[in-house]
Parts: sequence; C-alpha cells; structure tokens
Amino acid sequence: MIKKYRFGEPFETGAVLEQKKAEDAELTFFQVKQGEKLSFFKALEETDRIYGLGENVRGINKRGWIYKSECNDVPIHREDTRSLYGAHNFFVIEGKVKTGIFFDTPSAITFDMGYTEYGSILIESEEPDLDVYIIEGGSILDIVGEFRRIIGRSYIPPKWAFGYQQSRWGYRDEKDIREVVREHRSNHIPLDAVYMDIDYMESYKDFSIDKSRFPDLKGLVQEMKEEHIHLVPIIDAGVKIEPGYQVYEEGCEKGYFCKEEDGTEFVAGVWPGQVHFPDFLNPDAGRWFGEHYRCLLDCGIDGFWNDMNEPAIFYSQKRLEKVFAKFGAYQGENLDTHAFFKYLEAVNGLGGNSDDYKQFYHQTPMGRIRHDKVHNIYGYKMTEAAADAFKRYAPERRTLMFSRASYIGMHRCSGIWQGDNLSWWSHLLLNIQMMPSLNMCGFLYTGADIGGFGSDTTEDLLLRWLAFGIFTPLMRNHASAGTREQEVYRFGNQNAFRNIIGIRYGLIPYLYSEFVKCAGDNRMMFMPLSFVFGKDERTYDIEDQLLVGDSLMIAPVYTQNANGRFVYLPEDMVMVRMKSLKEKTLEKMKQGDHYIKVAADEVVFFIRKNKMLPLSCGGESINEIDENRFELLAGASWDSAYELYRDDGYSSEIREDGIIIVNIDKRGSVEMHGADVPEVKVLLAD
Ligand code: MIG
Repeated sequence: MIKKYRFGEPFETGAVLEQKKAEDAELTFFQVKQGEKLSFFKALEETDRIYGLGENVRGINKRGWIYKSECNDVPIHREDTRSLYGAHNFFVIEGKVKTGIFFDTPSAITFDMGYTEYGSILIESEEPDLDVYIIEGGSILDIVGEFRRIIGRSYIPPKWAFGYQQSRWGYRDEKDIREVVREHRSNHIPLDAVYMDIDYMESYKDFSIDKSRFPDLKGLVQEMKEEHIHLVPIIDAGVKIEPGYQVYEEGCEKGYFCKEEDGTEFVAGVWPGQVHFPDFLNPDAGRWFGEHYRCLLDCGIDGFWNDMNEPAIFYSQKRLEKVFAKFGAYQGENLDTHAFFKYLEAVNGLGGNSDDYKQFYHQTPMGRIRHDKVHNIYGYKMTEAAADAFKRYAPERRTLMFSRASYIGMHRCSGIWQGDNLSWWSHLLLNIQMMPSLNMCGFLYTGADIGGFGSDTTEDLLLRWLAFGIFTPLMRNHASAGTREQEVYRFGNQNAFRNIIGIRYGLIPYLYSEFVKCAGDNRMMFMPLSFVFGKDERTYDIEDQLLVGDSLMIAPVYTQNANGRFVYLPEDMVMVRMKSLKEKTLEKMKQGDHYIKVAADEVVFFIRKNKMLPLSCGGESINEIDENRFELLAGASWDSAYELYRDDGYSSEIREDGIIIVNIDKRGSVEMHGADVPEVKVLLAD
C-alpha cells in the first residue's frame, strides 16, 4: 500500500506518474521536525538493513554512512564521498517490518543512515516543500515493484546498445574512429558502437562538427553502418558564448538561458570556456534545445550521451573575477601558511561551488525559481528534452540515450552511466554493488566505464572488469584523456579479450529478454541474494554476488592476483565455466560454501535450480546473433523453465507475442510454446 504525505507546496519533479491524493493524516512513520531544515527521524532495529539510494558509494546495504542527494561532478570519488552524479531518493528499510520510502524533492537532501547514530536514521531536506511516499506490505521485491509502478516503465534502448561499445576521451578525428573499428574487426573482437567524445565538436560547441576532423559525418555514419557500427556523440549542457554561433544567438534571443537575479544571463566556465546554461526547466527552452539534436539525427546518428549536466561548473565568471582580485592582493607578499592555504582554498573552491548554484534562476511553469532549489532535476530535464525530440523526429525506432546526471523519472526516457570512476579494483566492486540500487530506482540501462575512466588500467583489471561487464546492459570500455590506452587490442592476451567479449554475445538474447521483461513488469534485473533468498540469513552479508535476471547468479572476481574466490550458493546450482562460447563445462554444485578457481581468461557463473540459460552462438555484432538457434543450459534431472522474450530490437513497443515458454523435464525433453519457436540443443549438467 502506498501513502503520500505532502509538506508545503512541492515543485512538481515529474518522478511519479500516478497522481495520488495526499493523506489528510500526519506522517507518523518518522518523527518530523521543522527547524532550520525539515527533518525526519526514525529509530532502527539492531538488524535493520537499508537498501536503495541508487548511484552512491559503498555497499549494497547503505546502513552506516551519510549520503547527500546533490548531483555532483566527482571524478575522484572514494569511500567517504557523499554525493555522486545522480539523486535517487528511494530506499527500503528491511527488517522485521519492511518499508519503502521515497522523498520527492528537486533540491538537496541528506540521508544519515546510521552515521551519526548507528541506531537511527535522520533525513534532512534543505527545502521545506516535498512529498514523502511510504510503501508498506509484502516482500522487498513487492515494495520495489510498487514503487516502480508509480514512477512508470523504465527506458528500453535499441538492442544494439547491448553490444560491446568502445569509447575514449581522445578520439580526435575520423581516422581514430576508423582505426578503432578496424582493430576490432580485424582481430575478430565483437563491437557494436564507437563513441565520439567532446573533440568531435568545433571548440566544444554543442551541435557543431569540426569539419577539419570530420569532413563528412553523414558519410562516416553510413560507412560505419555498413560495418554494423553505431557512432554515439556526446552533448554537453553548457552552450558556448560566441557571437555568431547559432545555438548561442537563438538561446539569447529567445531568453532560453538561465539568468541571474538582475535578468542577465549567468556565465559559467566549462569545456568551451564561458557558457550559458539552457533553462531545461522551461519546457519551451527544452523543446528548442531538443530540436538541435536533429542535425545529428539527420546524419544517421541514433545514439547520444548527455554529459556535464549536473550541471558541472569549472568556475562562475563572477567568482573567478573575485579570486583574481584576491590573487592580486597576494602578489609580492610573503605567503605564510595561513595565507597560502587561503589562496589554495580560493582556487580549489572555484569548481562545483554550491554557492554558484544560488546565483541563477529558471523560468518554470510554476514561476521563477532559484537553481539550487531544483538542482537535482536539471540533468533529468535536459535528457527528457532530448528524448522528447527523438519521439518527434525519429518515432519509428528507439534511440540510445544515457545521461550522467539523473533523478528518478529520467529512468523512463534514458539510461545512465555511472560517472567518472577510476581504474581501481575498488571501483569494479562499486560497479557491482551499484547495480541493484540503481535497478530499485528504475534505472535498468546502466553500466560503468569498464576498465576505469581515470588513472591507468592494467590488463588483469580490464579482463576481470569485462568478465563482470558482460552482464551489465551498458557494456562500454571508456577512459579519460591522459590515461593508459585501454582498448582491448592494446594488450597481450588477445584471445582472452576476444573470448570474454564473445561470451557477451552468446548471453545477449538472455540479457535482452530479461531486460525487457524487467522493464515491462517493473522488476529488478540485478538483485542481491537476500532479496530472493531472504529466509537464509547467510545471504544478508553477501554483497559481492548478484542474481542477474531470472536464471543466473554471478560472483565476479574483483581483487588483483586472485586465482579464485569463495562463493556461497543459497541453493543447488549449475556452475558454468567458460573460456569461450565453445569451450565450456557445466557442473552441478551443492548449496553451501565453495572455493572456486577462476583464471583471468575465464568467465564463471551459475544457473539457478529449475532455471535455464538460453545461449546463442554469438557473433561479432548484434546483427550476427542468430535468435532462432539456442543451446539450453540447465541441470539434469531437474524440471527447468524459462520465458524467452524476443523482438526486432528497434521498434518502440514491447511485442505482445514475443514470449516463448520453454520447459525441460527431468528426462531432458524440451517443450516450447509460442510463435516461431527456435531450434534448440540441450546441454545438461549432471
Ligand atoms: O570534465 O567529455 O564523465 O565520460 O569523457 C570531463 C570528456 C568531461 C566527463 C565524462 C567523461 C567524458 C569527459 N567528461
């Protein structure tokens, strides 16, 4: 059951689709106090666990740390970071009683989840206007399902977006792009997309193309399509201030940029130097910005990533000027420690300064509003503007879209990537642990920068990361400028890379089928074991194994120089060990603890009891996957069942008759129901 409680007059974020009447009664689940901030207090039971909060650091159980929803550009995030790129204010308290809670507010809110006092949680909202939703009844999966139902169906990307994708901030021109494609194709490493980072633009101007580096983008897109490669350009939030540049001129003329109190446009510094921020909270401005994606759609582009839309600010012009003035005063001085650190503080305080978010305003249907009060939905509204434009200009197909900043609600029109991580083993673990939290908040199409974005990767980290990444819907290798090159063909063990990525293509029909079913039924695709095996207390502590869809459990290796790891099986399962799609062994294993060896060039995962995995023969791009022929992997002498969903992967709707029901009985005979049943071969583990 869902109850909604209203405080003040909240700004409509768009997160919840179902318009529900607020309760007349007061919220009693929390002790509510209006002091300097609006606060919500709740004592916890010793054994309560807390799940959710989407994109955040630390483990799956969020108890014991303090998180702040305030979309932030944090390229070096660590265990003690409080805010990342998204704001996902939904969580579940799981204990003797189970309760789902969603704080719908576009401004900053802090979740002290047993940080100040392990025995209680304290939630503090900067603004007094917000809606609180309380969901009670049923299991944690029921609660998540109920929440997902009110926020609406998750975004479904085109099927090619499940292929392997290669990116790097540093591909400068069409020659670089062609080389990436050639290296993959000639080494038979599967690939479906290559990314265009900010260098394709002319002086980092949105919707411009640097002609000296991309003389014929339309031609290049066509050439790539023939190789079954999609090009995916980046779009940044800030619009360069440059007289004569059309987007800038139009935005000024129409009054579509964010303004300061006195009505002049707010000036920030980002990649292009000085920029204005489009006012995405003004629907007309959003529509106008969305129209500009057309120039790329018209070149045949069918995928985008929206960046820097927290919005990230390197400096605001006014603060920069103040700091310059300060510098002047320091010049020629003998800087003592105090003065020196003041100096440093001033410089370091230029980027992402929260006071800058108080300097500009939005013109919304609800009136003028200061940015900090709606900060957390800025990236969401940018991305929604793009997605609405795709519906207008490319209605016949799905367009790939994912964003860096996000708020719940954006999950209906876009995926996210998990921001700038680092080539750290701990960030591989973070990637694993973030998946279920994001799924709880509606974000199904997601993945991290495989291999790590910042700092230098190593061959073994990349191999292990890929061995996990083959399960994430977004599987993209991406790295920052200035770091070690990390396309897989740069490393020695070519066979291992080719085979691991090849395994992904065998799994795609299963992953896609699970993805679409989870979107359609408001379910999670990545779950901690405890969500399903809740009666088994051992599962409460397991934060490095996940259930992936209906049939699989994974237990990735995420430490360097490990030859294997301990795995806990909550029930009897089939262990699948693969060196490649062809070289694989199946073995039935008993419920309990096992030490499993996993070499760096292997993928090991588990098929649940009475479930099965339909495995395809793979391919070097999505279009090569034969969805009419499968191997069915399962345990011998079990009854196993699976519902396989298939569609063309491009048209916008879920196909009603796309499901095939597959059963294998104890003797190993197969029965299938549905239209166009595939050819199957059964592979059973004894
Ligand atoms: O300030 O476009 O997260 O993926 O490569 C860095 C350059 C700007 C941040 C994104 C990253 C991208 C990079 N961008």
